[in-house]
Amino acid sequence: MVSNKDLADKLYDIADILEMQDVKWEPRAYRTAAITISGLSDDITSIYKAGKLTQLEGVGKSIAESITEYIETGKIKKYDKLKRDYPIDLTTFRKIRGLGPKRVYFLYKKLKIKNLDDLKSAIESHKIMNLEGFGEKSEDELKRSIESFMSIKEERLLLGYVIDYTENIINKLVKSGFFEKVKIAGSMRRMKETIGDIDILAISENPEAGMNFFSNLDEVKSIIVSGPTKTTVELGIGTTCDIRILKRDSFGAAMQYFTGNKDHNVKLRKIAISKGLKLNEYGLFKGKKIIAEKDEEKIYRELGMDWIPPELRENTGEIEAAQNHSLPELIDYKDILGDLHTHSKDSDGMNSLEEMAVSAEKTGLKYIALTNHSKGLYVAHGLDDERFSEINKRIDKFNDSSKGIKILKGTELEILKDGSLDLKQTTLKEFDFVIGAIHQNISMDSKEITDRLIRAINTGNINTIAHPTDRIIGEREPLKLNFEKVMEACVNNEVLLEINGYPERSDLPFDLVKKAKEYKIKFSLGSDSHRPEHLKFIKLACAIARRGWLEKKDVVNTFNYKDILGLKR
Ligand code: DGT
Ligand code: CA
Ligand code: CA
Repeated sequence: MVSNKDLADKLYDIADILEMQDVKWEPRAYRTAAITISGLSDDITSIYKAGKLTQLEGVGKSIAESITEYIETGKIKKYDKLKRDYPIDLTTFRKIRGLGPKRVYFLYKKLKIKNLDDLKSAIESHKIMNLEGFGEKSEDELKRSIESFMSIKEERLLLGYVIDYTENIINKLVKSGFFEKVKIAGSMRRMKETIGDIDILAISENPEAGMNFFSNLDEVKSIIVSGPTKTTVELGIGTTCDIRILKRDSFGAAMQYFTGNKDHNVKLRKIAISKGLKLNEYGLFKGKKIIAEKDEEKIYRELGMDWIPPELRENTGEIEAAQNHSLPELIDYKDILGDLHTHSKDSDGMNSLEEMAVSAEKTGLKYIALTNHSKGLYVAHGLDDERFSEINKRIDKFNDSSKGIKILKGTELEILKDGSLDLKQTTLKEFDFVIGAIHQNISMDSKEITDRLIRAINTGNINTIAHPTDRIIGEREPLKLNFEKVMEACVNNEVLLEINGYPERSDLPFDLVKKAKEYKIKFSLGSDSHRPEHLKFIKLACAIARRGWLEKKDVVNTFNYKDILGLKR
């Protein structure tokens, strides 16, 4: 079976090489197709079998032919031919900041640099700085980009791109009739932002047939270990999946054990021992006598504590809180009434604002904040004061005629280099919800960047801070903020912090959410949708809120539309 990831990498490579050859248009088409395929929740083979390739965003007739060729023969001739002439490790180079296809090609032409090792030794022997258009400074920058790439290289997959794909697999297993029960465990049950592999637990009367069905799913690329109680496979999406078939009676104990995390389990086992009990994947025992096995809740109860929601199982105080009966009453996914960070094609989204609102309504939301970029962010086609006023009028019109969902007039507003804001005061007054954001000039030292953000918070013109640490998982480290100072400024000005659910961002991270809650900060959740398919990321923002111990009252998305309009700014 082919994998979505391998296919997407190949399409990205084609795009890069065509760009090196100065081909017009085509690079963009291949890149769009690659982006679509790397974000798919379905396996590409299933889409091909359903005859739906050309319905994918960016996949026209000719790219569909390449995909078909790949699925049917394992090869793409066009790719192989291009790769013969450009034998460069583009997949790696794409992840290094400041190294676009044109530069990669230049380095290949001049110095025969094909891969990261070549590049590293060229930097070490100072061959780069003497190249035309490079110089000492760019050699140094490249060196730092490589160091940063090496330090944050991430082999784990982002939860947001795997969760639907896994649900699909679970549904197929359930429908097959070979299984009585199929459940997700491991880091995915804990809703961790990145996952190392997928863990599935099941009950089956007919394990051989069940495992055989599982091993033959379209999603499976190869079988690593095959057995009637445990099978491990490699999935097309680029990770492995363990499935374990368990005894009906000990399912609860197994769920507890295989949900983890490891530190949480180790601590529970110690508590069991201190009570003269023994806890393992088969149950909680007193000598040979079984105390609890079937029911996960009973295991926690018999250990003298409340049941702990999986999202909290990180051994960061949840066990003590469960013992004191002081666990938070976590915000629930269904408490979320609105999405407070979305874009339309007026800046860098793909759909009209009306389409975004109608799509959000279909997911059950009562309102969205439309928060397009402001003019300072050229790359995202940021809007100026006049354009915002036009769009705000359009929103008023939409709201007048909409019986259901409402749109909040908003912006994701550039916080400029000096901490001032990117739009006029009169325009800012038009908005219902303003997200302050730092996107540019981010390589400041800690004091500079902290002061800059605090100055923006102190203007009294913003409701929340977009993706506060600005990290991109696997690509960019967080800003060097003095987070305590930022939190103090937020509390003093009643400014919220955003939890951005877009998978690469997942920002604020859950540990900082927990910390900020102790400062009595409130939060806004946003999907950062640029198209309707992204709206589901609001659930991931909620997962981070739960992992950060938040309750309903801590999150303004649980307010109704009128109360959001009344937020202080
Ligand atoms: P991942 O896959 O890296 O995202 O993280 P997990 O937590 O899913 O880890 P994984 O897949 O290695 O194992 C699943 C769960 O099984 C883990 O959370 C706890 C449990 N587990 C695995 N190995 C051990 C172990 O050596 N000791 C204990 N107590 N539990 C383990
Ligand atoms: Ca796992
Ligand atoms: Ca595992």
